[in-house]
Amino acid sequence: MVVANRLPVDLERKADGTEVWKRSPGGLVTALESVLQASSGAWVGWPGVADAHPDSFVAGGIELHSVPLSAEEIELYYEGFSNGTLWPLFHDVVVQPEYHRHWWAAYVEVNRRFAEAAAAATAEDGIVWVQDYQLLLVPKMLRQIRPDLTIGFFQHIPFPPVELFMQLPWRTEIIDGMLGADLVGFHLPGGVENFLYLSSRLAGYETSRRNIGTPRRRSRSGVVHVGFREVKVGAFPISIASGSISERSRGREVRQRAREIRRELGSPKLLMLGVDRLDYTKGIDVRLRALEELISEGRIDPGDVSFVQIATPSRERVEQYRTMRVSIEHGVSRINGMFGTIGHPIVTYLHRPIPQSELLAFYAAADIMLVTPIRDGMNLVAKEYVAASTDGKGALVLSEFTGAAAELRQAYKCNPHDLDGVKDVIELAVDDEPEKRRRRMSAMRRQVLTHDVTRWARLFLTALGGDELADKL
Ligand code: ADQ
Repeated sequence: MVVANRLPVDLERKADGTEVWKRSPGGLVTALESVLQASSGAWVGWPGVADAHPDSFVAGGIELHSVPLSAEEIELYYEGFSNGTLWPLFHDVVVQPEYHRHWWAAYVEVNRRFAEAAAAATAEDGIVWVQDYQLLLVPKMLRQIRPDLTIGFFQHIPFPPVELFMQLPWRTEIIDGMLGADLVGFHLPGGVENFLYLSSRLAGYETSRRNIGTPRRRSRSGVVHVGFREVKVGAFPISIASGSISERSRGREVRQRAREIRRELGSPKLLMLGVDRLDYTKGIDVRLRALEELISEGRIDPGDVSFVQIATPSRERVEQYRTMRVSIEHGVSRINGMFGTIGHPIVTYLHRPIPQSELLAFYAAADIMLVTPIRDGMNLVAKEYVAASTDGKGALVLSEFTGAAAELRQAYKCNPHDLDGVKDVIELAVDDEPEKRRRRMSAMRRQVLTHDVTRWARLFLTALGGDELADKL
């Protein structure tokens, strides 16, 4: 049983009152879909619109159970505490987190509803896998109702350093909530360290280093002693369905569409690409500024370059997201106004989700992929680009502050806070000898193809003690 804020499909109400289900955006769905289909799993989550409470149903081989949220709860629990408090706090305070008691009260209430829904839908002695920062209290609440269950928790976003986490007025409740799980997983060893330290310093539990089955280094894992229970803590860097992405990108359809895209863009010498949820953590503004300066300084010829930025709309009712959207759209038009010519804008900006086959064609077409987040738990886009670069010619410019940077060591790494450094790295990626680019890409392809999302799920579920389930993957 997966418990996540969103179901893997969104209910959409049309103007004529009819309702349709659509696949929901974001990394979590991309990551878990293949795992659940392979293990005939079920999913508890919010269907994506206010007050909807459809009956449970099966879609794509997964049993779906809805948790209803009112418009007010969406505002306080989701847009408020999850995305106005936790999201910025856990991403290095990129924008100022807000602490409101009524947001917290709604967060507690909604977490309880998720825990009750999971308790009602899960079979005896079942395995429940709770996902991410919107549901940090669910493990403890669920354990109180259903002590028979095995509970795992995985955090998809960074787990912040102690100095930042301590700002949170409800810091002890959050740590206690997570410690209701049997296994708490993060992408990186840094998250494990932060969590172990806080469990001991804040919640007063004894902790010890122990290998809990994560590969290689012991620093990746440990144990928190909570009364008679032991809570395992480990690093499990998430990945993608790399084999199938690579195979589809090699296929005739994607390759043909990739050629078409380049033609439609006026056959530029240099095609750069950005693909993100429109979020202030993703550093879209950083790459726009770098491109603008590289062109003004004559280091990139505006006649040679085309930059496509695809940005999925996200959290559009949250104030900071609206402000950021305006500033990015302003940056796009400034570059086009200054350097574009008739029929050749420099930046092509698509503010919408696009089908995966089209996304793969963009990856396959791009010479340079720009992934420049200020902070990102992992960043699946970087891995997707590597998996889709089957001709080995592409170059990945990657922020050091993504989880992906720990594995994709041969990327052209940059510090997004250092604009001159970002510009130099982009220039290096553009001008590097083709053979060097190819060598870097093939090393990264080896990493991504041998560490896919199924391996991630298997490692997590094995560490959780669910060998039987892990064997099915
Ligand atoms: P996200 O912040 O959503 O995920 P990311 O990991 O990059 O970020 O995943 C985005 C996913 O959405 C990718 O699979 C991408 O292909 C897809 N996508 C993006 N733009 C799209 C578009 N316009 N059309 C269609 N699809 C689009 C959170 C964390 C990350 C972590 C993941 C998984 O913030 O750090 O990597 O969860 O744990």
